[in-house]
Amino acid sequence: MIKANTFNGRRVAVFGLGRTGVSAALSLQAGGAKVFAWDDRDDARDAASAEGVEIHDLSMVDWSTIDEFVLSPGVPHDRPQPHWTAVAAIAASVPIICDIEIFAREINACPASDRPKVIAITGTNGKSTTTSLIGHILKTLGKDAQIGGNIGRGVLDLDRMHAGTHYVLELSSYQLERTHSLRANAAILLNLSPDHLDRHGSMDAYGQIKQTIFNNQTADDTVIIGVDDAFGKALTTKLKARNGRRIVPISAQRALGHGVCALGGQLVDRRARNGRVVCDLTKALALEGVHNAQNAAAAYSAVASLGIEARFIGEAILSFPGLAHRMETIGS
Ligand code: UMA
Repeated sequence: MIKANTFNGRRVAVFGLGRTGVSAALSLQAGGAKVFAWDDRDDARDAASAEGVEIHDLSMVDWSTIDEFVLSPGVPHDRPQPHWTAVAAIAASVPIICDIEIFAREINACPASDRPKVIAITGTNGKSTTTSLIGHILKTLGKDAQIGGNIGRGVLDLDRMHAGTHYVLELSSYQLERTHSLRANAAILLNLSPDHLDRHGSMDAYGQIKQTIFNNQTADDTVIIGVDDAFGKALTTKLKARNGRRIVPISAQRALGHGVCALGGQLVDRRARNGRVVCDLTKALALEGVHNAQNAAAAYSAVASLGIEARFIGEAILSFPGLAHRMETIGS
């Protein structure tokens, strides 16, 4: 567990006692916060209480005494209907955050020499495969990789921070909209197509939230963007004009003058003048299809940004076993 030491002495409301809420509440309590946790469902409250979470009815709480509110990502604070807890928090001007923001503040409090690496992944499709693939590559190369976030394990449930840890985090738009301080050493935006519009209202708003994954990055960090859709293409142009971060465009549809592309089964890094073949993706049995070629290009770019040699990454990509419930061979 990652203890939320930066919340020591703070009064924090937590709503939604699923994977996010329980791990956040336990982390906050371990870090010395006073927690007020609640869920609309009796069984969720009972299960959380059995794990040691401090249960308080948030309809009875004086919200003016609450410092911050951790609202589970699946619970809306605005569209389509704000949850009753969000209405109370907003009326009392209590900031609404999520577990990723707590994680971000903990990592930001680490001295620079002890700071673990963060690789953050978002996009409409391919997030989980890319996240797992990055985790697989790092583990194959003997690195300490902790995989969590939207992929299913609450980020505060991951092992505690130390230098040398690589946190590989799948981030949904629901999580990103309540995260403000995260700095990712490498951040990936794979693609954008209509999704969750009931919650975000418009494609424009959805895209605005997705691109916040690049907020707080410095010149030492890496931006990785899928440029096979108009959104990614335009964002790449905008970010290139704006600052000096390393920007790596990725494509599975066209050869890029500068970037990483996966075409005709070959994963090619074209950032150096002559380019180099990283691996033959036709040998990666769990990564069939154009969509997986894009995932492989993104995963390669993120791991390469850590200074790891291309040929080692290429070998590790080929041994990726794939993700359950995605594209699996069930017989032949
Ligand atoms: N609840 C209420 N009242 C409500 C709504 C919910 O009390 O009106 C309570 C439920 O009783 C439940 C809790 O809230 O106890 C559920 O909260 P949640 O929906 O945020 O679910 P978690 O278990 O915390 O899981 C969340 C993510 N879920 C969503 O974003 C919907 C998980 O992503 C993620 O794996 C997990 O945190 C750990 O980080 C799932 C998902 O479907 C896979 N994500 C969406 C997607 O990928 O499209 C974004």
